[in-house]
Amino acid sequence: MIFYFKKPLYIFVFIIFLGILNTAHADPEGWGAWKAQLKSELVGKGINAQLADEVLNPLRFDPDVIKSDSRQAPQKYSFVEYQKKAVNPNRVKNGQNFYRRHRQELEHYAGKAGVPASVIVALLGIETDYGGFTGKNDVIQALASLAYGAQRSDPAAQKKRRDYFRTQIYYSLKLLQDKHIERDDFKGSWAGAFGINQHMPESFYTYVVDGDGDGDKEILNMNDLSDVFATTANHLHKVGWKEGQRWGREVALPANFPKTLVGNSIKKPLSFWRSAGVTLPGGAPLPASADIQGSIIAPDGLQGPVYIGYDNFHAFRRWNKSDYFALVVGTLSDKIAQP
Ligand SMILES: [Ca+2]
Ligand SMILES: [Ca+2]
Repeated sequence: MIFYFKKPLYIFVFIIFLGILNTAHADPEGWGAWKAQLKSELVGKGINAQLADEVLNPLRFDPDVIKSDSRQAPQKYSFVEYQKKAVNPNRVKNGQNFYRRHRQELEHYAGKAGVPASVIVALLGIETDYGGFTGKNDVIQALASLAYGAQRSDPAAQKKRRDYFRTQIYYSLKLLQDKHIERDDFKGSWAGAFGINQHMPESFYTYVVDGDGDGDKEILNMNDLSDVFATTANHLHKVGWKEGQRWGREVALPANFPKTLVGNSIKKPLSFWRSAGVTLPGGAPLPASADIQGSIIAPDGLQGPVYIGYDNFHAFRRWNKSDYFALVVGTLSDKIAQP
């Protein structure tokens, strides 16, 4: 009697359990139809239909990347907190060692593009900890989830964001079709950046080069970094790196410096800033050059550290549109350059 009573109970509990599992992994309604529509769009743009099926069919909707995307607050940390993490002593030491280990190759590609090797190293340090962490998300699954469901309160901004990721899906499949990457290696950040340089699929086609000329564009091979170095140098060159100039430096402002002169949209010659009382941190005068333009950047306000960003600071911002990013790459590169 007891036996007959318990068996259905087990089955009942098991069915409930399956139900919970199923809910946790359920794709949203319309996901299948959306993928079918995406497939015909991709095929229309020249992606092989069989490849599109093979890639799109198994894709699941990943709610976690939507959460990460919605959580992205521009000022989650103060700059000083952010810099403490991004330019910590370990990262500086590892950057100096990385530079020493790859000096010959680094300087070869840096010299060809007219950019400093220390800046290449700093960019790789900030992007992926010198290749140590390139991301574990399935890039295409993340992109598809974002293209389907990225959330923004403004409908126009939401459409723009979803369209952006949709375009990246096309370039991802093109990367597979062009055999630049294997499906199983296609891992990266929740937002779809991949490789030691963290390029987006579209920007792969803009910036990645075959540095050593062996016919492959290797972006994931820690044993052969020539393409990574050549690509970083090429990218810096393309975003307008000015040879022979610094990125910027820390400065001190006089008391009552007008707030209206602070910000990355204001560019004035160094001679202007010098007359406005801007000095080096110890009080020594700025170089008087009238040819170099600079912006005063105070990421934590006038009470925090203040920097002057030259044209190369703005080049960093064209790599990643963030003052924080540009400042940590710059300050890390300075520390790597003077071991
Ligand atoms: Ca190559
Ligand atoms: Ca190679």
